[in-house]
Amino acid sequence: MTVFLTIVVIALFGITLWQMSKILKLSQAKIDNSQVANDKDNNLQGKLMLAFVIFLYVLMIYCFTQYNSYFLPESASEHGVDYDRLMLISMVLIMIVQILTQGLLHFFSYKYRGKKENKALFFADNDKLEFIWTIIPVIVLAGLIIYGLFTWTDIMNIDEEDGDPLIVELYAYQFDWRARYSGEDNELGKANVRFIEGINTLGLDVSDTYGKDDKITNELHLPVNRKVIFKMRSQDVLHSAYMPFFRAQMNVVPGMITEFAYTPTVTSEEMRNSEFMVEKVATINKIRREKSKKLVAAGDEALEEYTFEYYLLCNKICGVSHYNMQMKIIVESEEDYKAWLKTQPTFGEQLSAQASN
Ligand SMILES: [Cu+2]
Repeated sequence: MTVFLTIVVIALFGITLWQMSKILKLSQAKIDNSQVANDKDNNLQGKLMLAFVIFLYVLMIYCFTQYNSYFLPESASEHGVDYDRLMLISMVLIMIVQILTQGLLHFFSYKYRGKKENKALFFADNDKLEFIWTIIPVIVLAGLIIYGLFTWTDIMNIDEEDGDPLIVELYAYQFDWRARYSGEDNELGKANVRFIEGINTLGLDVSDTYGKDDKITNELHLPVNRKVIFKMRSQDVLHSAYMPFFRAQMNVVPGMITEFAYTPTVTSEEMRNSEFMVEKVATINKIRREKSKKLVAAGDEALEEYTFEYYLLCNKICGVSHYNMQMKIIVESEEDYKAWLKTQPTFGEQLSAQASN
């Protein structure tokens, strides 16, 4: 790296000297046409312009075909379908406009490249043309923005009175997550960073009766097809709750509660058995098996087979172990969810267990 940087510095220094020598030359007034583009230069520049745009599109097509396996599958949440549609419409529009404008820009640079005998045409303006290329973007953009605003309002609509949403707290700290379920009363107990002490890592208010039946877990279980309202808190720094399969992301900010709601529609099991995931997991395991062989040969432990799980990830670089800040999400049937929740101790039980120790 140092060698590379040294070479770069030397090269840049050389270029600087060369440029300076050119300034010196310019200062000695002399009629010299060598700096003015001639037909040969124009020809080359014109062809390079065309070649550049062709290169860009070939690269684009290559990237689409080569990396489309990194795309996410269809959304596993209700609002995700609208989100994906908005994304697709925006991308298709951008694609059409950029191919038209960039393609024409580069093609015309080539077609009308400078020639000695050519004379520039004086063309003042054309009101009709200007009107057309102003009104079309205005209509398209206004439509897109209005559609986007409606989608946004739908996605961000967190109505606690609507139906029977499940309220879950997502608690972020360096470098892990906790989920807090509200218990029978469906009401989260009060919490404050000042109450953090011993096993009370979330800072629950011990005097608040709503908090007694809250359940704090290190896995996020969600019943399928039921709206979940997440209330997010952070203990220390800015984190971001990122659930890509559900098209959800929300900053988790110390000192305030941020909210997001969605309805999961595909259980972990269904996603695992989907055609998309089966194929993907097979590829991942093939790579892992090859890697394992090398590890075993080197005397290390083999890698475990990979099975798909949803994860809640942190999407804000929040410190050294940020990359490992994740919590498993299990989407399951309402009965499985209830059975699991029953096995989890309440905050009150945890407190009395600690007191009796
Ligand atoms: Cu984080």
